[in-house]
Amino acid sequence: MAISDFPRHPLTFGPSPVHPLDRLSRRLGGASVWAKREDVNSGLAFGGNKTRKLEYLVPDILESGADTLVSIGGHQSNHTRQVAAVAAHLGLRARLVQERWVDWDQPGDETAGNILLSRMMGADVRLDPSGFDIGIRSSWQEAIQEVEAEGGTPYPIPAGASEHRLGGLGFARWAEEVAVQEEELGVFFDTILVCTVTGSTHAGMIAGFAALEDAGGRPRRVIGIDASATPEKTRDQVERIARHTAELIGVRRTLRDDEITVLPGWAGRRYGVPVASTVEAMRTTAELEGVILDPVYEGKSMAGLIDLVADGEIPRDSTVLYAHLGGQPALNAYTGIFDDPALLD
Ligand code: 5PA
Repeated sequence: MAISDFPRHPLTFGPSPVHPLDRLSRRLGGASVWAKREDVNSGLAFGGNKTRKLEYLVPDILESGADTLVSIGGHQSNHTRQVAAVAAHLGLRARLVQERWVDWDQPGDETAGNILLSRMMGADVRLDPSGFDIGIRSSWQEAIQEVEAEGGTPYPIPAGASEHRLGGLGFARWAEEVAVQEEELGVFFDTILVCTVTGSTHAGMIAGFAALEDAGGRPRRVIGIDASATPEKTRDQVERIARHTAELIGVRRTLRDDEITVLPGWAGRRYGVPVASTVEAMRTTAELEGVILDPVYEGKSMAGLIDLVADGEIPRDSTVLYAHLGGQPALNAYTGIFDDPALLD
C-alpha cells in the first residue's frame, strides 16, 4: 500500500501555503526559516493539523454508519473544535469530553475560544475535572458507552486522532505535499520543525519523509519539539505511530532511531502553561512577521526553533520549514500572559 491507496475525504482548501519568514530569519542571523501554514488550511472553523488528519478518518466514519463523533481534549482543545466542525460539515453529532488538562483559571477557559466555537457548531460539550494525559481515557470510553446507551451510534476519535489506526496518514501525505512544493519553489528544506504532543502529526511526517527517502529523496531532519511536558510518553507515542504509519504506507525497512527526535526543553513544567520563552517567541513572531502563534503549542515550538538556530544546533546555512499547526483560538483564554508574568511558569 502507498499513501495514495487510502481513501481521503477533502476538508482542506488544497496544499497549505508555504512562505519565507524573512524578517525572523534576519533577526536570527542565520538559517533561512519558512513556514507551512496549517492554521489557514481549511474553511472549517479555522482548520489546523487535526483537519488534515481527519481527511483520512472521514471515509471510515461514513462507512461505519455512525451518527455521533466522540472525542476528547482539554477545555481549549483545538482538536475537539475541529471534530465539531467536521461533524457539522457532515451532518453528524459531536460528543466532546473536555477535561481539565491545564491548571488554568483565567477568564474564558471554559467559555471563549475553542470551546465557544464547538458549542456554536452544536457539539454536546461535557466538562470533566480529570487532568492531562495523552493516553486513552476512561472518561472518553464512558462517553462512547453513553452515546450507545442513548441509542446513538458512536465513532470514537481519541485525543488528537493520534491513537487511531489512520491517524498518521494526514501528515504522511503532508510530507509528499512538501516535496511537490519544494519542486515548485526551487528550495530544499533540510530541517522540518514541528510541535508534538499526542504524536500523530510528527509521526506521520516521519513516516512520510522516510517513504520519500526510500524513493531516492535527500535525507532531512524532522525535529519534534515537545509541548506535552511529558516528553517520554510523547516520544513513545510518536515512535509507535511512526512505525505503524510507515508500515501502512509501504516503508519496508525499520525506522532508524535518528529519524525519531523529540526534544524536551521548551514545554515548561506543565502542559498548557506558557513560560517566558513561549511568550517571547509569540511576541517576536507577531511583531516581525504578523504571524500569530498560540501559547500551548506553537509558541513553544517556535521558542525551540529560535534557540536551536541561536546555538548553532540548526546550522546557519540550513533551510528550515516550521510547521504552523494552528491553535490561535485558545489565545482568547490566555489574554493576560502578555502583561502578567505571574501567570507564567
Ligand atoms: C496540537 C495538538 P499532535 O497532538 O498531533 O502531536 O499535535 C500537537 C499540536 N499544535 C500542535 C496545535 C495547534 C495543536 O492543537 N492538540 C491537541 C488538542 O486537543 O487540541 C491534541 C492535543
